[in-house]
Amino acid sequence: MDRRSMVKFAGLAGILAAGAAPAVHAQATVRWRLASSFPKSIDTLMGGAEYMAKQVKAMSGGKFEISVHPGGELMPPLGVLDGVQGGNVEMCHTAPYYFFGKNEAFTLGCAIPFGMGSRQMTAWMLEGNGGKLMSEFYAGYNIVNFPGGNSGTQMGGWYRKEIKTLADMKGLKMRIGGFAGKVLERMGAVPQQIPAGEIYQALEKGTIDAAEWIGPYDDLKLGLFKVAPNYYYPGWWEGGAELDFFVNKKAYDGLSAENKAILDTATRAAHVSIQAEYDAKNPGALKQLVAQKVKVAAFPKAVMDEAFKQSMAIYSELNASNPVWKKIYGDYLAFQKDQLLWDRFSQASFDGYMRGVKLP
Ligand code: PYR
Repeated sequence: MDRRSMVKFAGLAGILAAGAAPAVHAQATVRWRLASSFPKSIDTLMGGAEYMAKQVKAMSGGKFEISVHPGGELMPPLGVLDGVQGGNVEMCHTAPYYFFGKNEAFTLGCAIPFGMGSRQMTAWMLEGNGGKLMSEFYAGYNIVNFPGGNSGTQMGGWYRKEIKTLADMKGLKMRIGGFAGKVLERMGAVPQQIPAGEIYQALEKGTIDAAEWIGPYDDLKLGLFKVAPNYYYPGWWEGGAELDFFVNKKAYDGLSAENKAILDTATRAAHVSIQAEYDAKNPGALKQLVAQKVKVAAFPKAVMDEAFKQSMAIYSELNASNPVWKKIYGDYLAFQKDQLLWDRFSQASFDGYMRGVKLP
């Protein structure tokens, strides 16, 4: 033993002899970067990621820090999956269905047309087989997934012209998130997946005729009503879109058990708070939009029926062509059917009654 080691050893022995406890947080500080798909102006989603990072820092006593970067700051908003997969950043916050071009199964961890609502989706992911099935799938992309919020049922978007018949969908150039674009294509529309921060400009310039984002609170901020005053509902392609935090597998494996638990807890907390924020803020924003003379209308039944028919046809084709889709969708569908059965006796029945009464 050289002199320096002996001094160190003697020092440690002295501390132990005096009964002093060794430091609890002996581990080094972990610093991660999170790339978001969303702009700073979308404070619901960006705020959710920032809340998650704040919780991680507080719970770790400052030993685990995640810096949150808005879409476009570190990489293109829709390039975040590649960023995490390749290890350029440790983490991202995104809507998995943006990546349906890589594999349609990405949509099942987020939203599919006529799919599950927010509570149903969370139940499938956290308590059903959804979490396990999607984790197995994401592992093929070097990714460990965590829930990152839900938008709840979305609105059907902003249209320059009214949608009165199915024929009005023909030739419509529309910004739409995820796989619903495939359904729109079959209805004669021309879908485009544009990041949130670029939607207003595309609609204003006339590059597109219609656009959907999420719902009143975010849509008001994006200013979409200023250029397309017809606001339709419901967003049949997003009954409850789940956002996710994706983590690079190697970075995750390098975390201590303590930091893994912290990340799990903080992401779940953000998952709850994002949905709560949308639910709390959307009604007031809808009232503000109506005050701006926005025309709010339901999609015609013929449009809904055709969208449903085309969606089911696509799912049946995917069952035949994509084995990963078939495996995960089989479980999703069985869960969705059970949820709809239970819903009939619980939430739907209660809501149906409440819609007909007048509160004091
Ligand atoms: C969208 O990109 O449309 C979402 O709902 C996140």
